[in-house]
Parts: sequence; structure tokens; C-alpha cells
Amino acid sequence: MPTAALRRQDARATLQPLVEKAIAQTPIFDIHTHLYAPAFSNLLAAGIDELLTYHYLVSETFRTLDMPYDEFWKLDKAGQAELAWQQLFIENSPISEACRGVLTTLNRLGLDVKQRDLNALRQWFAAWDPDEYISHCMKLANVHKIGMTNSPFDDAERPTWETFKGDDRFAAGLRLDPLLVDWQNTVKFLAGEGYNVQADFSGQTFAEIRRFLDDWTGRMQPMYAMVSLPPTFAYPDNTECNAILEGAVLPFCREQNLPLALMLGVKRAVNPDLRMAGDGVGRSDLNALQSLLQNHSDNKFLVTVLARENQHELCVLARKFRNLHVFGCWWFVNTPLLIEETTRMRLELIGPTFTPQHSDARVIDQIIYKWDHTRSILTDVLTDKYVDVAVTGWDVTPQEIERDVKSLLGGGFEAFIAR
Ligand code: HDL
Ligand code: ZN
Repeated sequence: MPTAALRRQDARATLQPLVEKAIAQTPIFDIHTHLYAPAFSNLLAAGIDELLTYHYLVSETFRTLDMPYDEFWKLDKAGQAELAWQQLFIENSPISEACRGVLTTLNRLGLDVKQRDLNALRQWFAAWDPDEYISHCMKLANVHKIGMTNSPFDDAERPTWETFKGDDRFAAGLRLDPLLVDWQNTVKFLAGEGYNVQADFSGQTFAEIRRFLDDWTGRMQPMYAMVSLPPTFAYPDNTECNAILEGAVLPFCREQNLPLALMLGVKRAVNPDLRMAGDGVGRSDLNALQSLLQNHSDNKFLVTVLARENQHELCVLARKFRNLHVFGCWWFVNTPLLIEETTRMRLELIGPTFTPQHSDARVIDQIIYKWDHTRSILTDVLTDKYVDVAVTGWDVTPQEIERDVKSLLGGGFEAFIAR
């Protein structure tokens, strides 16, 4: 009788190629990004200078750069990119996940990073048509659908919604942060847009917020509404955020069968001098999420958390509430160590009933590396889990592997939002 180790080895030899093939060949629904369809023209970022000035690299650049912050921000995009390239790739080895990602992307695009020639790279990117380049990156990343982050509060984005009639490659996400975390300013914006709202929520305010939500869901047809909330978010609580959730957002989402995506644990502007790169992380009190789930069983919640310390509790809440769909290794969790730990924990606690990753890409080229890196980790972890049951005599079939992978890479999300 072969030893247990030999049985595992045999099972892995059979299963690993099947898992690797299924994950490589299954087109991905990337459910949360900051990418835009070409119709949003100047909002879509692409190419080497955008890759090098991605805010993850900006914060890393300042680790070894003594230049005053405002001197950096006065530089043009190319100047900032050259500084990042020098600091992170030439004077230090580019082994952080964000730097490695740039190299994975360049390599998968067929570019020779050995040359370390930034200007040669720029010429290659400059030759592409923006729309064709989007499809090229999606093909290399095997991403068939990109979830956008769309804000009715963004002056640069709002006008395009008067003419945008959709793009099959993109799905909208209705971002609500200003409504929920900055009410005193947003109430003025809403009034200016013709909604009869009062800062103290008197009169028709909640009905008018719902009319605003109705107008924008009508325009965008979003997959979900979404908001990022700080570690201090509490529920129930006597705050404007809670009042708007209770009085408008949750009832509206319930009636529209529209999931609410909660991204918990971000501390905005920890270092304001870093601008978009200046946000930090804090451990959330997930009693707030537990109370939301207990009190709003007819609402659907998509949740990702930014603190490593919150991942386990989020999984346990998913075991208790079927109206909670866990997704992504968000931002500071999107590193090989934490993707592996988080994905293994989720598979072991809730089986393949979550969405392991979203890219959060801000530059279209990034979907190439963000998904390459996640696919290889998911292949290893999922194979392990199938080997664990194979040694008991339970053989998952190739069709079942394909079914599970399709669910993990967007199918489960689509089933959840359609339910
Ligand atoms: O709030 C969010 O959606 C975050 O993803 C932020 O946009 C953050 O700046 C980011 O890009 N993280 O990956
Ligand atoms: Zn994001």
C-alpha cells in the first residue's frame, strides 16, 4: 500500500495540470477596477509612465527619495516615472510586488526588460491605438469583463454618462463614498443637481437621495453600489453615514435587488503629501458588518477588508450569512504571501463560494500582472485542496474542476448578484 506521501504525490501529478489548465483557460470577470471604457477617454490610464507612477510605486519611491513632496508633484508624468524607475529599478532591486508587477507586464507584452531602456519602452507603448490596446491587454490577461468604479460625483466622469451607451468589455459600479462619508459637502452637490435635500435630513431628503440613486442606476445599470469605509465605521451608530444607509441606500438596494459592496478598513490621507498614495490601513470592527447582515437579510453584501487581521472573521461571517459574498485580496492584501494565506483560509472555511481576487487595476496593462500572479497562487492552493480529498478516495473530475474555477473567477459573483 503506497505511503500517504506517495498517494499525495500521485494525486498531485494528476490534478495539478488539470487545475492549471482550467485556471489558465477560464476567462475572468475582474469585478473591481479603476479602469474605464475608451469612451471615458482621458480617464483611462495605459503605458509605461502610468505603470511607473501607479500610486503603489509612488509611495515606494519616496522611501529612498529625499526630494520634497511638492517638488515631485511639480514634475510631469514622464519626470515622475523616471524618478520611480531610477529609485526602484536601478538603485534598488524591483522585488516589491508592485515593481515585480511592472516587470511581469513588460515581459508578457513581449518587451525586453534586460535592456533597462525606458525610452525604448516608451516608443513601443506610444505606437498602440488605445481601444486596440485594451483588447490586447484583456486577451493577454484572459479577462473578459472589467468592473469599473463609476462616480456621479466626479466632474471629469459625469458628462460622459450623457452619451455613453455601454461597452461589452466593461460593467459599471456605482461608487457612493461622497454620499456616505462626506455628507456635509455632498448635500450641497445634490442640491446643485436639483435634488431637494437638507443637511439635517429634514423634508424629502431621503426620498430625494433615493431619486438620485434611481437616476444613476438607470444611467449606469451598475453591477452593484459600492463604498469604502474607514476602520472606525460602526453600525448601528448615530452618524450621517448610518442615517443615509438606513434611510436611503439599503432600502433602495433591497428594492432594486442591487448588491452593496463594502470595502472596509481604509484610512484615507494618512500622509496627505503622498496624495492618492497616502492612504493607510486599519483593523475594522466587523461587529458593524455582522449587525448589517443580521438586520438586512434581504440585502446582498459584497465585502472585502483591507486589514490582514480582519480576513478570518470575515470568512466566519460568510459561514453565518448567505447574503454575504466575500471578494478580493484588496490593495495591501494583494501580495503573494497574503493572497495565498487568505485564499487557503477561505477555501478551507467556505469552500469555493467566494471571489478570490479583483485586480483593482488603475492602468489597463496592470490586469496582465495582477491576474498572472493570482492565477499561479490559486493554482497551487486549489490543487492542494483537491489533493486533500483525493487521498480519501474522492476524485474530482476535470468537469468539476472547471465548474469550480469558473465560479471562483467571476461565475459565483454573477450568480450572487443575479439571485
Ligand atoms: O477605494 C478603493 O477602491 C481603493 O482600491 C483605492 O482606489 C486605492 O487607491 C487603490 O487603488 N487600491 O488598490
Ligand atoms: Zn479600488
